[in-house]
Amino acid sequence: MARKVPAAAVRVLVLLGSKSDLPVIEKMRPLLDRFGLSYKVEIASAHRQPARLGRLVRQADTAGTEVFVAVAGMAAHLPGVVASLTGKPVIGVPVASGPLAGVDALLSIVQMPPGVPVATVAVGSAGARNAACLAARMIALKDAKVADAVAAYRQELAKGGR
Ligand code: RP5
Repeated sequence: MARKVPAAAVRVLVLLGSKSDLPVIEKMRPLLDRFGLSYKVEIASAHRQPARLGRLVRQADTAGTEVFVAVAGMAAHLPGVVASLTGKPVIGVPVASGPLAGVDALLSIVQMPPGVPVATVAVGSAGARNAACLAARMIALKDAKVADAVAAYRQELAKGGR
């Protein structure tokens, strides 16, 4: 009988609260590629699809995903819920999708209770880029190739790159 081979884990799982959040991660994707980090993007609302979200996080966690990035606007419970489902690092990216222009999401994501941290970055696209950089720095702690890629990127920034 043919044995089922488990799918290789992506190193970073990027979760979005809605497909309307997709433009925010456009500049994050090339950075993750540049750092040599395999990743997958999934849309899973903490409010509308809690069962699907739980499944995705548990499966990725078990398979060996190293960092979770959760991108959400408005009430923005997604990053916090992800942090409740995994012990791996979670980076939260607030999105300016409601009338409060992202301040709502920023305050929601950053105010996690003690013991359940979410590393919160800036609102929007700049924050998403930093989420990729932060994920790479975390993974670089035990991966020399990623550490080299992070160092090369920093050198480029020092020369005026963006
Ligand atoms: C949040 O509500 C999503 O992350 C999105 O930023 C915002 C609006 O969602 P949609 O109504 O566009 O699906 O849950």
